[in-house]
Amino acid sequence: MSDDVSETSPEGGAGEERAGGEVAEHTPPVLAGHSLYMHHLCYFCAKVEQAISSLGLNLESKNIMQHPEYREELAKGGGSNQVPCLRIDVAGGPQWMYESNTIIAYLTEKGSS
Ligand SMILES: N[C@@H](CCC(=O)N[C@@H](CS)C(=O)NCC(=O)O)C(=O)O
Repeated sequence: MSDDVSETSPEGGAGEERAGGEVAEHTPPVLAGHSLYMHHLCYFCAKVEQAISSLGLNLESKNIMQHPEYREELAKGGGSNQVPCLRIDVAGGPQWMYESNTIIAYLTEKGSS
């Protein structure tokens, strides 16, 4: 499977009809305003992605290896290239959450509310 296939996009909502009339019934709606900066060689990113899947959440992934512009966004916005990093878009501007355990705790709380 290529990296592109496993990346999510905001278009992939539940029950959305895809090209060819196929309906994706099992993809949860995308958690708006949340993006996970990651890459596929990162154990900590995989841990967060596993938690996202277990929680039944779906959010946009931004692979910084495949897209240098995402790496730049992360470095400029968050202040570090470290992944995973969860970007949370709130009214006052984006918040950048580093540390896999912190991200998982936040998403666990989010998933239960
Ligand atoms: N304690 C961090 C470790 C994250 C980490 O080590 N990420 C590596 C990739 S697996 C990384 O981004 N290293 C490059 C850097 O820190 O700039 C966590 O749990 O998220």
